[in-house]
Order: sequence, then C-alpha cells, then structure tokens
Amino acid sequence: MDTAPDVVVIGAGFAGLYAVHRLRGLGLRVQGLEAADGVGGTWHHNRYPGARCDSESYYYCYSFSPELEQEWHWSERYPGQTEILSYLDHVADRFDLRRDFSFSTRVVAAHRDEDADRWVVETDRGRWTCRWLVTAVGCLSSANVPDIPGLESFAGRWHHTGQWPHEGVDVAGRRVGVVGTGSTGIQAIPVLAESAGHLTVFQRTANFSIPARNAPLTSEEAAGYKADYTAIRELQQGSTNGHPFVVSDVDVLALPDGERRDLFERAWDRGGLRFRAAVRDVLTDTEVNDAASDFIRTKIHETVHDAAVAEALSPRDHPFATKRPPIDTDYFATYNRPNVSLVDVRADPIAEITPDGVRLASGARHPLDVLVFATGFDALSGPLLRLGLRGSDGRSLADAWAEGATTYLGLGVAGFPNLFTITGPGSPSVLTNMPTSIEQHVDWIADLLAHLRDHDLDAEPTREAQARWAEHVREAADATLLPRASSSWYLGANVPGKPRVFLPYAGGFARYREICDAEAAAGYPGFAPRSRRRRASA
Ligand code: NA7
Repeated sequence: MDTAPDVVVIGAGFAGLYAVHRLRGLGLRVQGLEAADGVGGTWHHNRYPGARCDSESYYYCYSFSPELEQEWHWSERYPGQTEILSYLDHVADRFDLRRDFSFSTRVVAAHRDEDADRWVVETDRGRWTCRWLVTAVGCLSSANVPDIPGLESFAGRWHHTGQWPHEGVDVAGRRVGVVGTGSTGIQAIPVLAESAGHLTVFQRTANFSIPARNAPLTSEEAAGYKADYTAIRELQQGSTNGHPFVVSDVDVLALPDGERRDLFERAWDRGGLRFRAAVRDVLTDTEVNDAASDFIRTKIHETVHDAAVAEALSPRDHPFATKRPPIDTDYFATYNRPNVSLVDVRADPIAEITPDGVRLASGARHPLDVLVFATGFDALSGPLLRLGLRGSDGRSLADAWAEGATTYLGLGVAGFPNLFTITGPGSPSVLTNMPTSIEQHVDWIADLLAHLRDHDLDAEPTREAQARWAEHVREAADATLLPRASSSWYLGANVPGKPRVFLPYAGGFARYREICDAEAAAGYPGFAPRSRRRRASA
C-alpha cells in the first residue's frame, strides 16, 4: 500500500482525533494511524478497576465545538474510563473521524526521505508517505513494567494497568498483589480490595493523596456549567495549568494555627486537584508546602487505625505535589480492611517473582494469584522513542535524545524536519489539563501547516532555539519545588537508565501559550521555515 496523504497523524486519543478534525478542516488530506482497534488512546487501554480522570468532567473535554459542549451529558464530577471512552466514540462519530483512520495499525518506524522531501511511515500493515508527520501518541502510553527476575515463571496472571485486558480480570476471592502507589495504584487499590480475597500492596514510595469527593453531577450543576462555558474556557486559557480555577492568594503562613487548619479542612472537604490551589506558593515556598504536607500526614494518621501503617503511608521524602498528586476514593481507609496489607519494598525490596508469588530480599514470601503492576510509564519521551523515528541525516531519535529529550516548545525536534509532536517533552502537557493543552497544540500546529503549505515551505527547529528552550524548561522547573522529588517520572527517574531531565514545561499554560503565539506572530523563527524548491535543488 502506498498512498499519499499530506499529513499522517499517529494516534486516535484526544490529540489524534482533534488533529485529524482540525487538519482536515484546512483542506489537507489526512491519514490517521492507530495501533488499537478503536479510538480513545489512554482511555482505550487503561481499563483497570477504578480508572477515572482526575480532572473534572465539565472541563476534561474538548472546547472547540460549542454544540458538542451542549449536547454531551457527563454523569459524575470526575468521568470514569468507560464514560470518557463513550465521549470519544461520540466525537469520532459526530465529526465523522473514523473514515480517515486506519485502526489496528502500529507504526514500527518512520524516516525522512530527503530527496522526496517526505516522511516514510512503516507500519505492520503497510507504508504511507507524507509531507508532514504529526505525533499524537500521548505522554503516558509506554508501559513501564519493572524488570524483576522470575516474572516469566509466575504461575498466576500478571497485568500492567495501562494494558488492562478488555475482558477484565477476575480477582474475586483471590490473592492479589499491587506494585505501585501512584495515581493509578491509588485508584485501583480500594476497588480491588472490595473483591479480592486478600490484597497486598507493595509500596516503594508513600504518596500524598487528596479525596476526590466524586459524586453524580446533578442536572442543575450540569446546566450551570453549560450556561457558563464561555467564562470557564476563559479561565482555563488564562490559568497556570488549564484548570478553570484560580489559585488562592491566601498566605497560609500568616494565619494562626486554627485558621490554617480550617482552611485546609475546607479544601480537603471540597477535594480534588483544587486542594493545591487553596493557598498560594504551594509549589514554590518550602514552608507553605510543609504546612500542606503536614496537614495531609495528619489526615492519614487520623484515617488509618494502625499507627505504624499510617506512618508507612505518610510521605516524608518529597514535598506535596512535586510528584503528580493523586486524588482518591477511600484510599487510606482501605488499609483498615482486614483483607489488605501494606509491604514497604523500599525497606525490603522485591528480590524475585516465583511461580507462586513475590519473594522479598529478606526472604519473606507473599503468595499471589494475580499481580498488578501499577508501575507507571516511560513518560513523555517513551511513546515517541517507540516510533523508531529517523531524521534528515538518518540519525535516530534515540540517538538525538541520548542525553535526554530536548525539543523546541515540545512541538518539534531539530534534525527532524516537518515532524510535529503534540504534547511532546518540553510542553506543559502532564502539568496541565490535557485536553486544554492538546487543543492549543493542535491549533498552533494547524496554523503552522497552513503557513507552510501557503508559502511552500519546510520547517524544523533550529538547534539554537531548541537549546534555548531546553534551558528555559530547566529554569522553569528550578523556579519551583518540582525537581525536589528525586524519584519522579517528571524527571525520568522511574525508568532505570533514563537520562534525568525535567521533561514537562513548568512555566504555566498561559505563559506557554503566549510564547507560542509570539513565535507564530514573528513568522516561526525558531522553526526556520525554508523554501521547499530551493532545498530540493540544493
Ligand atoms: P506513577 O505515578 O509513575 O506511579 C508508579 C508507581 O509504581 C510508583 O509508586 C512507583 O514508585 C512504583 N514503582 C515503579 N517501579 C517500581 C518497582 N520496580 N518496584 C516497586 N515500585 C515501583 O504511575 P501511575 O500509573 O500511577 O500514574 C501515572 C499518571 O497517570 C498519573 O500521574 C496521572 O497523570 C495519570 P516510586 O514512586 O517510583 O518509588
């Protein structure tokens, strides 16, 4: 098969669907490629028990279509996996997007053909060539399964949460182990505990978690959001992280103890990611962060009956929200159940998996029927590296990123002409509400492609622009407490051997958008647009 679209878009999640819609609207011939057999991306694969979004439903959605905003009905404060997947299915149908996708089609490699000035995209179902290649592969789609000796010998079943079987996993009455207490583990553990015979949680790092306070959305609430969408979207556009709430300007350190506690109590009762916004400077001032961290540790001790377990669950090695803060439903209370036990694998690491379970370094054994790896992802760079990209001089992306992933604006890579990376490393992405960032990226890329088409140009980031951006990404992170979480996946620290580079842009969504707008207004100097014909004849 050798067809010739203008653009190939890889991925059919939030980003890929909108990219196909938007680029098609420019009159471009677009070919979408998706490894899965349907749309959804993250929400296609993450079907583990308890899978739910931590952003609230009324803004974890597209804003590009006011009609879509009005017609779709969210049933809960936080959308569950099945509901988000239904939403994306609806979007795919409503905008007739499926006809431009080839599903069950995995990209195995892509390289630049400089003579033809095109990308050649190899898949397990044939080859496509295109002028522009747009990746919409997500930030958290490359599963990180720890390399633990003996895993292949395990006689039970094991699963990574990001590759959960569609038919589900029967844990009823079984001995279940969960490795990992990030956002995913913290969502799954309470649900698994309800039906498992016994649940053993293998925790390496204790985590701060805030109650989600999920609840059905009343029809009044839903109508209120629908009536308010113009203001909601404006708030998101002007925000640090794409969420429609304003960070409080309260200086918690100026408050007497009782008032401080009351303020945090109110934020705890409201729940969710808004907790971070209850006081100012949580991510920049150590003392403010200590106040929030102390409050959460107190809550853990008030909730968990066994004081030793409560202490083991209380994070002491990183400031609150410097690792992605989970939100939960009954997570800490789950440890009061008689069928749940906590194992500290930092103190006593997992030595091997045996046919009947887990053996720790101390020799302690935990017999298991089902082992769940909630061990996260090779974040941001991993999904792009998996594509096997080769740039203009035949250099692989893996080679270009040997010292760490660098991009210009998170949107392109020097040496890889006409490649555009939605939510790539160096973009605000995972520090923001993803659909908000995705729409901004796609709109920006669409404007750039229209410019390149209209003026018959190619584009790729200059090395200078890329180096400047890498420095700015580093400075933006260093202006916060974020780099203090030394085991964070923001830094690549969760994947053995991965270079330690702070990957997402921490300078804020609104600031990032202004920088992108200025780049476009100036004629995209950092992407050094150049004539196609001159280049072809050079
Ligand atoms: P995370 O946040 O990366 O969490 C992974 C968890 O797994 C975390 O507790 C890790 O401990 C633990 N982990 C990873 N490898 C191991 C090994 N080898 N042994 C023991 N424990 C391990 O991934 P999630 O899927 O929870 O969340 C990802 C994002 O998805 C989330 O932030 C939201 O944006 C949605 P560690 O902390 O590294 O010591």
